[in-house]
Amino acid sequence: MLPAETIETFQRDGAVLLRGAISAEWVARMRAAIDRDIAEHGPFCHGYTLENGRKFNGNMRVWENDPDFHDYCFNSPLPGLAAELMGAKRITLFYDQLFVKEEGSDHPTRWHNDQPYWPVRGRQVMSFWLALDEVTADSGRLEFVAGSHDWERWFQPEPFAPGGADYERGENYEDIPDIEAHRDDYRLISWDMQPGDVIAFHAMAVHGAGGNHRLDRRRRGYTVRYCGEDATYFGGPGPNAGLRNPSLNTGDDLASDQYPVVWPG
Ligand SMILES: O=C(O)CCC(=O)C(=O)O
Repeated sequence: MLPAETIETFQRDGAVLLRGAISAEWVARMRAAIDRDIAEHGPFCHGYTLENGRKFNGNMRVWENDPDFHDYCFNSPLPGLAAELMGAKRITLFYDQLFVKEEGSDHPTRWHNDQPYWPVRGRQVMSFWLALDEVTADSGRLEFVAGSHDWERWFQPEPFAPGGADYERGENYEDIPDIEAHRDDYRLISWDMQPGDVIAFHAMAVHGAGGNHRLDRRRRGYTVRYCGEDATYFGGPGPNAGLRNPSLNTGDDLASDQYPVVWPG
């Protein structure tokens, strides 16, 4: 049971830190799973090598191919926390994704909101970003624009790195403002994190991250995305092709083999 204040913060700011939400045992299992995935990644890999030769390892839908990611997505505390934070009666797993900025991988994560990248509509859509290392401002800490989940603004998806996936122009999508150049105009929130800490955030919350400037520490983040019962499938232009579900049509309930119901268990 989460404190009422945590749920209120999530609903007001669109992001909240859940300190120590994930046990050391899960952290050890996810670290090992990440190393397995990097050694032999599946079909949805979006990692790249920077100009300085350092690596950013990104991959998604990894639960589909690894029993430990699968177990975490289904059986960790996250599905129950998602139900509490969103006030949902049913939780589907949308997908999972790893974001590993290796030592010196100093490419920032561009400001964006997630839902325009996704073939999902509805308000009960959220993510949990798990820290698997100590995360600080100089190692690529996530930052959020507090309250931006309520702006009702759909920002055009763009690739995270040169040569990344192309995105069709979404209907009613707009270009994101230059938040970095006008940081003082926004209420930006962020937290130093320890392994096992989790940030819960809404899919419309605008966020970004710095690069990992540390040469002595990886920045391994693992995100799982969940939806409540109000979320429906969207088959129109804009979202990432790798997240589409060929068995669903616009307006369909998400529950399906690709987006399984994970709560109640
Ligand atoms: O870890 C990062 O740098 C980006 C994470 C992110 O954008 C997400 O989990 O939605």
